[in-house]
Amino acid sequence: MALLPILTYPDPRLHTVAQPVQAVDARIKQLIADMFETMYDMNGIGLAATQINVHERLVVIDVSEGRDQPQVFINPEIVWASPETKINEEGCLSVPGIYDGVERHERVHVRALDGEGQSRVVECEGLLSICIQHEMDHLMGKVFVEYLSPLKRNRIKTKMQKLQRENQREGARA
Ligand code: K1U
Ligand code: ZN
Repeated sequence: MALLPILTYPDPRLHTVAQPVQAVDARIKQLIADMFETMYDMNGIGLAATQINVHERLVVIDVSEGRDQPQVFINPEIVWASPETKINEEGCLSVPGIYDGVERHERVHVRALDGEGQSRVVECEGLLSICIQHEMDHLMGKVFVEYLSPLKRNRIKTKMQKLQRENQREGARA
């Protein structure tokens, strides 16, 4: 197993549109294991392959309190979305330290393959519904800050670029 580096906003690779997974083979199963290890290590509740610079339609999620209910979504498609929407506070491992409100469908039904390549429809509500919509945006090259005003987005971009320059300088000194 391996911890994978996560792309951080405004890295342009976060805007790549992911391609369907062709086969749930040993390579994909290893990627799933590494993505879960990375997500748990970062205390995240979800991770899209886009965030680790792999541009295939693969998402891992665990919204359980015990961190013991991993869920895999391969080639996910929303087949039904509730007309009701809600604004929820979101965060993102690719935009560390930033939280803001995003409007999402309250409930969605998602068809996807599981980690063994079996197709099923998952009825998502609550945090799972918010998280799968956030992760599926990643697969389309969209980061949650793109729902915010241009003013907020530019402030976040500047803050992230400053942090990245500071981290690079610290890395060079070490
Ligand atoms: O995609 C990601 O970067 C993971 C992201 C998922 C997510 C969190 C919250 C709302 C929507 C999507 C995270 O895991 S951020 C860190 C986190 O654990 C968290 C943040 C806010 C609320 C709940 C959890
Ligand atoms: Zn995210």
